[in-house]
Amino acid sequence: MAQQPRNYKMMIGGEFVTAASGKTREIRDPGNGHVVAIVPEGGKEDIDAAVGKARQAFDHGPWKQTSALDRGKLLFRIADGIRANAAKLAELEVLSCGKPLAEAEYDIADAANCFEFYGGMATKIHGETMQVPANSLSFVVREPIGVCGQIVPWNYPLLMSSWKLAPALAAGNTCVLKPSELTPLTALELASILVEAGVPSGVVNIVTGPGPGCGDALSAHPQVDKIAFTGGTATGRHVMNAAAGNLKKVSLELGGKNPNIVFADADFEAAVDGALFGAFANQGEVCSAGSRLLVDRKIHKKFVEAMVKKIPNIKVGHGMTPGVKMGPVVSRLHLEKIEGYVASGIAEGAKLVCGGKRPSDKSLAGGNFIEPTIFDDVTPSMKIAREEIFGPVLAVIPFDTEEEAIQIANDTEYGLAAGVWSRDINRALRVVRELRCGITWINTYHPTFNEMPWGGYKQSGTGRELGLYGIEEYLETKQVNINLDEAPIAWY
Ligand code: TXE
Repeated sequence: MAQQPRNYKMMIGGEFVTAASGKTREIRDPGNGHVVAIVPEGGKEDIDAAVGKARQAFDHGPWKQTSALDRGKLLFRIADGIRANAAKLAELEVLSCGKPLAEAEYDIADAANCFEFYGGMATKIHGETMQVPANSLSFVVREPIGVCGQIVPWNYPLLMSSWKLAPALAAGNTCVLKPSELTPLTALELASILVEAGVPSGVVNIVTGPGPGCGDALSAHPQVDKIAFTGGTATGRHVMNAAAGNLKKVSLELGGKNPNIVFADADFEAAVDGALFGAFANQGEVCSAGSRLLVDRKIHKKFVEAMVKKIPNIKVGHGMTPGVKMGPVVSRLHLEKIEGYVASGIAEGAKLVCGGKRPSDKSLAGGNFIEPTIFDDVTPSMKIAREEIFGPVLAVIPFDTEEEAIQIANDTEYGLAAGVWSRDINRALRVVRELRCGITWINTYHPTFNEMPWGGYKQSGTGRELGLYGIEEYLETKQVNINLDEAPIAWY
């Protein structure tokens, strides 16, 4: 596993380049702290260069003349390229963001599927004709928006890049993608795949660098027409403010404090599995994590016991170690933030029933590991019930009635996702109807489909990714009106 750090370059205008400043950054394996790669530390100058290339490619390049059919075929080739490099991409995902290999493999397959889904959609983009008064013929055409700035986080590096690039390219835009400074490796590998697939130079530019100085230069850039961002809510607010300068179109996929609601009539074992998977998949570093578990008081104690009994099955370790079910969190800083939340849960009187500390296994001491953690008897006002922890910390809140469950579920500034477990389909649908969030699951948690829209209500963001809705975020709407009457209007 110990490899020589590889030097990467970023891609601007079809060229593989270093940062204008010459600065670089070490990318570390969160499982052991080893340096796995060195990448350019881009900044405003690099963003300016990349936006210039994307602008040129959009306004004057051959891309504009590329047919929808050819754009679709291009996306299929990108999907093939991802599949051909899947093993390498999955390993790099593990070595930079920490997740277990099986989860990374799933993400890479899904990224390829996403390009394929939008490859198919390129030829389905269409306008419409409306009946209008008077002697006119009117129709609507859909056009690409222009240059899209795309900023992605560290928890699903290639997948989030794919969710943004695939619809943007299907619609005919050009892009400047900025991956997270912590996990840029698969985006940089994707650059080579894009070139091989035949993406014209300047159509996609990939600039690596930090939020401040690089991401904010992209959000504020006057030549960028649209900004798409996935990350924390506070950062989303910065991005929206920065985008206001030239009133960019903005889509934001932000955080969540998602309720997973278990009624007493649920299939008990399925709900226990779903609660654990909802909370601990990807180390809990998921915007849609079911981090608040609302359990019917009638089964609450038994339910918590059943979850705790299964915790030893969640083997913690390096993501490349066979059998590991939970890897390290992305950085030491993030680990310390999570530990701060654990301390606050204890201080506020929640009952720590398992985890809450770094594993005792000495071989894991060099990584950012924390045990899967469950707090019971959490009250809705506690910090661990209100703030997004983005780590493997589950807050269990008992409830007595359906109304109370709905009230607690909606009592959050977020509105991303929610789960409902019940054998009573009427109840489940009744509850779903009351939930103020964009993604809901009944008797399951986490499945995410390229075909279905992803995004949140309230402070979980604005706009939708994926599905037919996702491409809307990358299209302008133009009306064309034709006068069928040849006589002058004779108004004056
Ligand atoms: O994310 P940031 P961070 C949440 C999670 C986490 C918190 C902070 O709660 O603990 O956010 O994580 C770029 N202008 N989520 O700090 O800062 C940054 O370089 C423009 C939820 O890692 O949101 C990276 O590419 N860009 C989330 C991206 O924004 C800026 C996933 C995300 O970083 C910027 C990740 C700026 N001023 C964290 N500052 C989800 N919804 O899935 C940073 N960036």
